[in-house]
Amino acid sequence: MRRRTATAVVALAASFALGGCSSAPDAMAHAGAKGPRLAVSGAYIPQPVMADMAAGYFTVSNTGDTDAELTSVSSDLTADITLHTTADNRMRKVNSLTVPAGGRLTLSSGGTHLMLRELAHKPVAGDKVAMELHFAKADPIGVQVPVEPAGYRPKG
Ligand SMILES: [Cu+2]
Repeated sequence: MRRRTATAVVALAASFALGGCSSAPDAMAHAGAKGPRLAVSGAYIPQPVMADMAAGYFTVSNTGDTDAELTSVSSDLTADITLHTTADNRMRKVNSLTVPAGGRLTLSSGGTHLMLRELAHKPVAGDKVAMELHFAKADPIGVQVPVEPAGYRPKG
């Protein structure tokens, strides 16, 4: 468990560096204010095969001391975005997903994912889709999600 936590902190620091934001001193992550401390990384949408349906993937890291609940995702691309888990090759809609304290929530191909329906237009590779992630008891996080070619898999 400790090793996973350390990995999450490193990933968070890396995402701050990539985003050009100032990174909080590492000690702050452990001794700072109570509550979830969230960061989103690795977001992408595979270019959809169909014009009206797409999936979305990302990782949310939580270096805080409190679990967070992802409750919804909004976007100009569609008002119909739902959270899905996958078990036994069947998708199931869920009302929220937990980002555990000191851990992460990973949405990935074949697993938990965003389902986007009734798209305003068909996104193509190279596009960026603005999304906002909404949490219970934590501030929303805006993400510019790149559209990747079908079959794309994130490294690592
Ligand atoms: Cu689904």
